[in-house]
Amino acid sequence: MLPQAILIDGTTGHLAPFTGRYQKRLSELERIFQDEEGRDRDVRMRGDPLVYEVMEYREEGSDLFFGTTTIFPGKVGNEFYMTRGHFHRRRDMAEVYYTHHGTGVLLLESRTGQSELVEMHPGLCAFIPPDWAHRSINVGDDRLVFVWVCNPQAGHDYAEISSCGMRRLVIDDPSGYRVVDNPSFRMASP
Ligand code: M6P
Ligand code: ZN
Repeated sequence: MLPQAILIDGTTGHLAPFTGRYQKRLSELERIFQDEEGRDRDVRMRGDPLVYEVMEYREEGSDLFFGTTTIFPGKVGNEFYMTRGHFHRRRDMAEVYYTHHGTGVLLLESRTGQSELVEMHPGLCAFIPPDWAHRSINVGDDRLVFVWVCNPQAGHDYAEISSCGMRRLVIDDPSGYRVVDNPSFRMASP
């Protein structure tokens, strides 16, 4: 391996060079938002909007990789655009998020049911401990762009969040956002 310099555009999340990239549109985000009807309607009437984009830089054989996630501003019902949320398949592996642009909330949950919130503002760096589920939410009216660094072996485990949801929801509020209990949350079977 050789040293590399990768240019990150902090307002668009663009990486140059990059080794991987994907986008998530609203139609692909099933069972994330409470208002499934509202989501269907936005998919049909608003041209299946882009919710977030991930770009990454990976070197085969390295124990670190990094990239950006850009969450576009938007809402489904009273919930802001957000990522699916996941645990890492490797329960011993942490992650770091450094926010570059926009305003967001990082919602975290441990396996034992502790729930924490870390604000995302330019300059704030969030440490995501091993075995905490994490979901990022754009609560502003501009793009939320953050840089993440992780071990490529960490992997994504989406199953639990997808079937049980997270314990708390971040919803729109005249003051910006509000955190409420998720009425649809159910405990994972042991
Ligand atoms: C962050 C990182 C990525 C993750 C992305 C989207 O940038 O944690 O590993 O893939 O967010 O989140 P999710 O995979 O939960 O949709
Ligand atoms: Zn992660």
